[in-house]
Amino acid sequence: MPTDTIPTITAFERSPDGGKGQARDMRVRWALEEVGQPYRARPVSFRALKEPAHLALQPFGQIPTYEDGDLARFESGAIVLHSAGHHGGLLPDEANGRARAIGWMFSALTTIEPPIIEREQVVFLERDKPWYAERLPILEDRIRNRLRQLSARLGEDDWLEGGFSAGDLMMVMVLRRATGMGVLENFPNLAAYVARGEARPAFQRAYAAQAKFFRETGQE
Ligand SMILES: N[C@@H](CCC(=O)N[C@@H](CS)C(=O)NCC(=O)O)C(=O)O
Repeated sequence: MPTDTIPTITAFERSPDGGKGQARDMRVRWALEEVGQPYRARPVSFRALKEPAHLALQPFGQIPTYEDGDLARFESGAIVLHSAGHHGGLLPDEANGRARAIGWMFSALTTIEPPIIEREQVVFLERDKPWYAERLPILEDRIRNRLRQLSARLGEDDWLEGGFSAGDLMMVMVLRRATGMGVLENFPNLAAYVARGEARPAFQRAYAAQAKFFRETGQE
């Protein structure tokens, strides 16, 4: 059930990806939309991210955060898990199914996301280094290996464990981050899985809300 207070999340004031829905507040927005929890979003500038007021909420100076009454949370995975645990719709009621769905959230964040982020960052941070050209395909192979394993596991199923869960939400968000790296496209079932997630009305609402937010902060 939605709570009485309206939680506030933080988001970048300025979209670093030109509004492609990659910033991690998008995961939280999508989860809140799935469970029917209204929320507000507060913009934080890149400078304010590193100032004491924000560091008190997020010790690493990042978005997203989540505040609801006395509760202040950071880490997108923890926020999504909290919301999924307090509302119906994102985790099965049955204990084993619930544990498996939570397991997939961890897989998304700790097994699939790291090589994708490393490949993303090398382009920004190491493009001028002598090792760049050699390192790039190594990092892409690491992603490819993980996606091959995930693709084999998903097979022809729609979702990872029966019905859509917070595990799929997190996995789809992480896989979206690999769009344009020329890897995801080699796994048609994973590309279709991502498209299935993006087609969900709650995803669409979250995406539109993030885009509107950036338009309103005037920084898209
Ligand atoms: N593990 C954190 C990562 C948060 C994160 O990397 N946020 C990015 C935006 S998507 C950020 O705030 N970057 C700015 C920075 O690190 O200075 C989570 O999932 O919440």
